[in-house]
Amino acid sequence: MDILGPSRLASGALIRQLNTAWRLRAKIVPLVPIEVMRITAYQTRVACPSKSADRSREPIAADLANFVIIELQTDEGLRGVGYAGFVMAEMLKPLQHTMDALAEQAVGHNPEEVEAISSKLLGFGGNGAPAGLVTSASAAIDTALWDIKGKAADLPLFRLLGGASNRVPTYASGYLWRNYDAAMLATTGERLVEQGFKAMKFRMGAEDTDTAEVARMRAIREAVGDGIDLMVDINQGWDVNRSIRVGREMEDCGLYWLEDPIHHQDYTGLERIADSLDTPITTGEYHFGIAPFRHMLEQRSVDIVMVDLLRVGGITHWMKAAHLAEGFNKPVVSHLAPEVLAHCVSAAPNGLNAEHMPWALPLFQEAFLMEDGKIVLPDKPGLGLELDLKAIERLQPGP
Ligand code: SMN
Ligand code: MG
Repeated sequence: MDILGPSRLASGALIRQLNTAWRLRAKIVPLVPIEVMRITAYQTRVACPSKSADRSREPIAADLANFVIIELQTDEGLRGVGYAGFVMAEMLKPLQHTMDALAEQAVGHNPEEVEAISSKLLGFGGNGAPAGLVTSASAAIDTALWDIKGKAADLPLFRLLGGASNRVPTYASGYLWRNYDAAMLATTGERLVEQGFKAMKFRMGAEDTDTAEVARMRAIREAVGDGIDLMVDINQGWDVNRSIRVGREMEDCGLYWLEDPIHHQDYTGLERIADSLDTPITTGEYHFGIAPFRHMLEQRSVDIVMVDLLRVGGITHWMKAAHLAEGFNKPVVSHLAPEVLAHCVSAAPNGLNAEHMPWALPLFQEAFLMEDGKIVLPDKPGLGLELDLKAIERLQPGP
């Protein structure tokens, strides 16, 4: 690091090019000395909001609202935050170890060179194998790098990424699970409308009969009225024929989208469903990296592209998947992590809405406000997030 000193000898772009080549090829001394910010240290912490989840109302949160948080520190005093998780508590240790190992590889780099660092980390982790831990851990670091980049530029992340609006349409997603019966769906739906949500997602895919599945849809539509957008998530629980059959039966209910009706890699099956129904098909949350989005889009097996922050590999790659969708004239929506991904939805010209999943909100001091059914992004640089260290202390694993 200390071989790098101030210089006025070459243009910024040339210097960046030379130094990026240096980093990718590793260990070759840079040709042009340059003074840049450096990552000097990192800290990871675990937190389990799952501990305070009411299992009967939030069964998935009770299992999966577990996180590893990373903070990167720089020699200029800037700090960046990111997190990975949505895993069983038993997976936190391996995830934290993976993140520590990858963060170690980021130390000494200029945090603004997110592309180079992100591809180095994914390569170091075996090019995403095992995809779950390595890609998620790398995504958390990528998120923290973008947070620093925003702070260095003194811009909220959505503006740094080219976005204009701090208001992002959202839908309630933390409720209305498969264990809710029709009556519970109806009362909870009404409560969400009272809270100001203009859209909400519920789940199907666990009933024995088509009739029972459709009854869920009718119960919730009746409860919330026609002015609320309703999405349904099947989480791959149906087959092609059932998707087309039940999908057709529900078409008079004005469904906003039908999500992941069948296995996410069955592109041909999804194409058949998308062709057979007027309801838009949303899929994409299960895919790792950006390449599968190409196949989905080329196959026309998707109407609305959903991208997960951790599986795609972080903000860098989320935006690439969004732009791929843009090239196919398709909207993009976010999966989980609204406090991060609402920035990306705002910045993507084809960004449609951000999923409001509240599981990671307890990690932060007021992540964002809600107004008129929209997320209002903070006016602070970077992600605009402050860790709530006291809450994190309370949310340590164990009884
Ligand atoms: C989902 C996935 C993972 C955890 C919680 C919920 C679901 C969604 O598929 O789209 O919200
Ligand atoms: Mg889903």
